Amino acid sequence: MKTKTKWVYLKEVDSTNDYAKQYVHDHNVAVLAEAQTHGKGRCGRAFLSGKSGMYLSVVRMDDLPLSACSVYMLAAPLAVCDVLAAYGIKGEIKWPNDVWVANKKIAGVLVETEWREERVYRAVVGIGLNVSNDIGDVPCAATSMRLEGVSATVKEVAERVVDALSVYFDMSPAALVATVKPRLLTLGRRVRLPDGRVGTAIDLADDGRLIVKIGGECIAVAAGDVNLAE
Ligand code: BT5
Repeated sequence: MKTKTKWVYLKEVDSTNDYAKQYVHDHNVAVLAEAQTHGKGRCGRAFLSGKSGMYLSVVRMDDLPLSACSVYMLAAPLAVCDVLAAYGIKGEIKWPNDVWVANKKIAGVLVETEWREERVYRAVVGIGLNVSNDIGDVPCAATSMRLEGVSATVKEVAERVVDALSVYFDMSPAALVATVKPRLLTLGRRVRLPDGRVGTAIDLADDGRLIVKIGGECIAVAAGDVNLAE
């Protein structure tokens, strides 16, 4: 569904995803905040969101079947990688949707969907990208565009991300998977699953699930935390 993006600019908000879920009921609306007081990661974790980072939530009302909603999860880190590449930074995707630069996290994605009768009627695609924000308090190895030597305004970065997203949102899950694979640093690596088992990530299924080989068995991991084991 091609429509022009509408923008909502906020100085500070608790979470752009929560704002979007509460106030945005239109297709293709981008909510951009200069800072978040309660930026959300996945599984109840926090995403530190100091001033001058990119905190963006794009609302989509594509009415996709549930089986196609991996599009949202796959499109977001790809769009971030494209934009980083345009600034000369090589980003890689850590499954399911972190973006890392040289083993440091630069961006994270939180997709929240609402559905009925097997169709997603609203998806909020939330992306946090460290642009020039201070990441001193981030509790993991992290980096920012500024630390990678790039000076850019948040607005310009966000506009580029939204442009890239609009191309990927129109692709099929299978085409997106093929585009993601070469950028997926998880493939070929030893990974630890949430239940503690360790195996090798060997492939990405068309629905975005990670295929992990453990002993003679291949299992498809749908979501949750898969950590690199070594
Ligand atoms: C994520 O979760 O990385 C998803 C982050 C999504 C943030 C966006 S911002 C716009 C929208 N509105 C929201 O409220 N959220 C979305 P997860 O994979 O669970 O990673 C969380 C972990 O990343 C934390 O436990 C930290 O270890 C690390 N972390 C926190 N802040 C970070 C930062 N600014 N940069 C890099 N890593 C960070």
